[in-house]
Amino acid sequence: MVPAGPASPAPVGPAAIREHALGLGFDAVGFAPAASRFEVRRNLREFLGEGRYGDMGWLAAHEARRSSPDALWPEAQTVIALAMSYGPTGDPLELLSNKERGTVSVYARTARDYHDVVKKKLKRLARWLVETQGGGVKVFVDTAPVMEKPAAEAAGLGWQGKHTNLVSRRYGSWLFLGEVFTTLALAPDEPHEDRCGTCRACLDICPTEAFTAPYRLDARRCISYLTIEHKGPIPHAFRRPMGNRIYGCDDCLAVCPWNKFAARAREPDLLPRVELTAPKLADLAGLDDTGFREVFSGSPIKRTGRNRFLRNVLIAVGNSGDATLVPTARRALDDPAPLVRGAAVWALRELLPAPEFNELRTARLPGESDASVRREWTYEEPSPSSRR
Ligand code: B12
Ligand code: SF4
Repeated sequence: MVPAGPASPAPVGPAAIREHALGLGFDAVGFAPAASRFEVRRNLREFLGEGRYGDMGWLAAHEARRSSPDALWPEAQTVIALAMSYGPTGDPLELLSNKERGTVSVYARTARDYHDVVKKKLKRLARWLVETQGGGVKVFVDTAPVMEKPAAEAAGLGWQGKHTNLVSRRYGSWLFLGEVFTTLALAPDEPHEDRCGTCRACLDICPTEAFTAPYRLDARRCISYLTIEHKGPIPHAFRRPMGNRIYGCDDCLAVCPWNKFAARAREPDLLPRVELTAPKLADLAGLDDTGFREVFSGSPIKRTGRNRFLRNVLIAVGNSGDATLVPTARRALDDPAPLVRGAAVWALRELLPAPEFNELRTARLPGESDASVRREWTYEEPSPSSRR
């Protein structure tokens, strides 16, 4: 929390705050009362009640504070919702057909981790607010129990589309969100109205059918969850639909027609790093812990850790249909991490003709001590007709 400022400074209104925030590099700014909304509380309850959060236990903790800004911080009067564009230059869906390369979702290709970029600017805005206006402030970006999308919708920045993310008429689906909570009572903006209409493009494109209904996501089926948050082996049913998506997924965002109007990212730290735009699977699969840390220093990918990331890369290797990647997958059979070895077994099962895979199993299974990797060697497809 930034300390409270002068007792009676000259008042500034929302217009001056907006201008200052835009000057700092934010692309959209809005104001909402720090009040609880019935439908947000109800929808979070439903999401948690149905277990759609998977093993993200932290989402279920502090439910009341998460759904109500005034329960999180009772003194707060206003939520200043802010957004920064990370709009890509090309169509992210194009990379999905490049099978010997991995697709990293647009948000994670950036030069620096968005949490750091947005938080730095939020703090600068908060400090300026306290100095010019007084009051107390707290800043948030994906770090506390705050529901950032409903907050941004209430502040008029856009609406929660049927894919559940915030869509803006000006920036499409490519916005990072953050908030400054303040004890100042500032005039609110009108909540944004829903502009999805009869469109359902995002629901239909999802490779794993993760939407149980419009506006309702089952995170347990979402490739973003499976590749970033899920700790164990990826359930078999989702491995082929993952294709070459090795970190996150953008399909539901990229297909949205509102992106036709989307402005590109202007913050240099949110522009893509070339080496993360279409990295070769063979290069990534060879990374040890030190190499992983070096390549992904300053990137959100580092948070997921080397073993989970390599698990994803090996699933993509299995989906490549590229026999030249067999040696890459074979080397990973000797990886110290069972999570990586298990994914390597699956990749080889996909890439090798059945007799060759069976021969390899006969040679390797007796030497494998980990139960989860042994299960990969002995796994049987539910329906043989679904094999190539
Ligand atoms: C947990 C989480 C995830 C989880 C779960 C996602 C989810 N939809 O809940 C996973 C790991 C899957 C995930 C994935 C992604 N995430 Co995420 N994630 C979060 C986090 C930390 C919390 C979200 C949350 O509260 N979920 C709980 C559920 C209950 O909330 P909800 O989806 O908003 O639910 C609403 C709808 O279901 C709706 N609803 C339900 N029924 C109905 C009916 C009607 C008629 C209506 C209108 C609405 C409605 O009401 C609920 C509450 O308003 C936020 C940061 C934050 N603190 O808010 C980032 C955040 C949402 N993620 C973000 C991003 C960028 C992504 C990805 C695009 C990353 C990627 N490329 O892989 C994907 C998008 C996948 C998707 N379609 O959602 C951004 C989104 C920015 C934006 N423009 O909206 C956020 C805000 C982070 C940030 N600070 O910028 N994420
Ligand atoms: S793709 Fe269509 S339904 Fe989905 S968020 Fe965009 S406008 Fe709404």
